Amino acid sequence: MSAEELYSIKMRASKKENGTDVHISGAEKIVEAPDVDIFANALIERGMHHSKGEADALNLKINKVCKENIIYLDALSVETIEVETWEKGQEEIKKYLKETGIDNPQDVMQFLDETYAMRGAMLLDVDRLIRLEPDKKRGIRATNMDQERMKGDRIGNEKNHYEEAIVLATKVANCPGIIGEICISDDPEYVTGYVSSKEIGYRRITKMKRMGSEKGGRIFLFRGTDAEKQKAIDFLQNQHVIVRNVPKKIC
Ligand code: PML
Ligand code: MG
Ligand code: MG
Ligand code: MG
Repeated sequence: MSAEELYSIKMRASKKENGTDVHISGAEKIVEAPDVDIFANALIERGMHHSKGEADALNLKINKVCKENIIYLDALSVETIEVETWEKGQEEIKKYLKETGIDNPQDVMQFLDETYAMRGAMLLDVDRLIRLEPDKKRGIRATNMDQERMKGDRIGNEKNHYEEAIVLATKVANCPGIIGEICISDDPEYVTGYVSSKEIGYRRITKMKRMGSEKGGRIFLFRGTDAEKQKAIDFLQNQHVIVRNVPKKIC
C-alpha cells in the first residue's frame, strides 16, 4: 500500500424476527482514504441484500487507523484435503489435533457443538479443557483485519469465504498463545472448512459437515497462563492486521 491514510470500515446488518434483532451479515475492510466510499458502498450492498434476508437495519462504522499500529503478516500457506464424506472430514480434524500435540482429540472436538449458537469463536484452553471467553454467548470475535490489495484488484460486494477465512486464520495463527484453529462454516451451503496453525498453515477440508446444515463455528486453541490469555484476547480483538499475499480463489 502507498502512503495514503488508512481507514477501517465495518458493516453489520440485521433483521427483525419475532421482535428481536437477528444478525444477517457482517464484514470489514481496511482501505486507503480515496477508496473509502467505494468499499463502503460495496459493504452496504452486501449487507442490505443478503441470502439470509433483506436487512431491517445496517450499521456502518468508519475509523481512521494509525499506520504505526498495523502489523503486516504473510498469509498462511494453503493446502486442500479432498474428502468424500463429512465423517472423513471429521477424521481429518482428529489427525490435525494430534499433529498439534493434542493427545485426545475427542476431548477438544466435543466442544464444537457448543460453538454453533455463538456469534464469535470459542477460546479453549486445550490443557485444562475450559472455555476462556468472558462472554460465552458472544464468544471472541477476531476483528480489525483485512488483506492487502493491489491496484486493479476487483472490488466485489459478495462474500468470498475463502479469502476472508485466510485473513482471519492468519491473524489467529500469529496470535500469542494460540496453537491452532478449527473452523466449520455456519452457511448451510458451504461445507468446506479448515484447520490451521502457524506450523501446518491453512488446511482446507472439503467436507466438514452435512450439506444444508447450519452447524458451524470456530474454536481457537489456546495454551498459556491467565496473563497470556488477556494478551491473546486483546490481540484477536484490537490489533490491526493486514495480510499480504492472500492467494486468490480459483473458482
Ligand atoms: C465462513 O463461513 O466464514 C467460514 C468459511 C471457511 C472457508 C473455508 C475455505 O473455503 O477455505
Ligand atoms: Mg463474517
Ligand atoms: Mg455462529
Ligand atoms: Mg457465516
